[in-house]
Amino acid sequence: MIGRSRTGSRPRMGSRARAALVVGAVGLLTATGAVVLPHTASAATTLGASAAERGGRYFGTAVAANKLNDSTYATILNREFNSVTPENEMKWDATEPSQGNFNYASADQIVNHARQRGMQVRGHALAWHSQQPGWAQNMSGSALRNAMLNHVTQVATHYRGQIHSWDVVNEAFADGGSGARRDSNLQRTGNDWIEVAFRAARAADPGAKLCYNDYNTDNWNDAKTQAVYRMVQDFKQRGVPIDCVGLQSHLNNGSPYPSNYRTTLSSFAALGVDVQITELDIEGAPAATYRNVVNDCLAVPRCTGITVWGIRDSDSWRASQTPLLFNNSGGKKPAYDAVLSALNNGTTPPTGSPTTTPPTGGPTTTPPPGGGSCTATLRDGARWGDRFNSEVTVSGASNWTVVVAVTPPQRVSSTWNGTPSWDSSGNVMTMRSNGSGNTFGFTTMANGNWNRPQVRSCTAS
Ligand code: 9MR
Repeated sequence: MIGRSRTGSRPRMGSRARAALVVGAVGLLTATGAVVLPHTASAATTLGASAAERGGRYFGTAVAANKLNDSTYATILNREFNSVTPENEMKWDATEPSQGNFNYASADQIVNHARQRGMQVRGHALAWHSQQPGWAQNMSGSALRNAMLNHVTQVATHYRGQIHSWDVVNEAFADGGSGARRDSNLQRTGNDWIEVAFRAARAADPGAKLCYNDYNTDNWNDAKTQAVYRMVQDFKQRGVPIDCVGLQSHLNNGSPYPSNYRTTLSSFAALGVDVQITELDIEGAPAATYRNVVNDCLAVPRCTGITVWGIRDSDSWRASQTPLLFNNSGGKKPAYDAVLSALNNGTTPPTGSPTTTPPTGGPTTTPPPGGGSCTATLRDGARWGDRFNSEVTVSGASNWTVVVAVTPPQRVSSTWNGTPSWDSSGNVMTMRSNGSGNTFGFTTMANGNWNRPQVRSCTAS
């Protein structure tokens, strides 16, 4: 039967769906038929892997460059998260300490660490009233406007192609009931400073999603939330390039989780932007509140990812509030278990319902012999309008190297439970075990091509 997929755009495959490719073991090399493996739902064991299975979402953390050589920190980072946000290293004072002199050393360290491991990077933040270098703090008028625009252009150009989402403008609205813009030297250059920053960022890195990011925008009834909403609505109506809204969601007893949080997420999403929870921490880390936040995000298809603002409580800017998912020793707190199980129990996909149609193309190539004796089995995961997941399970080795190829213009956008590297074409991924078990996964952006990725070899080491 040829039908239409639920997204209505592609013909549907028939009953030979769900073929899986088994390669690598010497005894299987001559096999010509596909081995059929149904997609069995096994609960993911890390935050990033589980989020990826919920519609290619990410689960990220703020990262400090000077902690990357703390082994407890790096172990948790590499195991659990598939997105990072430099906590301070991309801010204006860090990247342009004197006018026109750019220093990317610390930010590059984080970006390289992340990209070598298949993690996405959120850029934070291009234009902000705070953490400006001294020379900018003392500027005003058109000189400041031009300096800000040059900064946006230079930094976004330096990272062009490497940033999933940029916080282009951060915290531009006032707290309280006014609904007004925050007074700042940038605001005093003219009310259009935000939109010109977005246009400059788009020109510099057309591939990055461009976000407006703020705090105290969680409660739908707050004047600040409404003011940001009206700005985004206005930008969409006038064609100002904005793709996402970041809700920082620093929740504490003075600014608690609001029962209408889901309404806030879905209302922004209805404007035609993605919503990202960008700096989540919750005073005392109550498991129930973390669970609510995750469930609210999963319920909104355009809520595409969650970032917590640090790994261990001791890494938090509010350490005394113990607001994070890991304790000072790196142990998982009850909030961690609540987040992971909420992610694993979630069902709602992002934009475009997932279809049951697997990528097209069966196991047509005979793989070259691998160097050792292991078997890599590729299973189709969920599929959405623009991307699909695959999971590869290795048997016969605990230290392994699996080579997987995607078909251009496909691109692997995120991975979990392995350490990836790519050849110069970007199409061939070598995945090495990283202690996270024997199943790794990845999300492929289809870019119009729905061929199943091919496992080329499995090598035990
Ligand atoms: O966590 C950051 C902390 O290390 C810095 O000292 C501080 C300086 O402003 O910024 C913190 O991060 C902030 C983020 O950049 C924007 N939203 C609020 C965050 C917490 O203050």
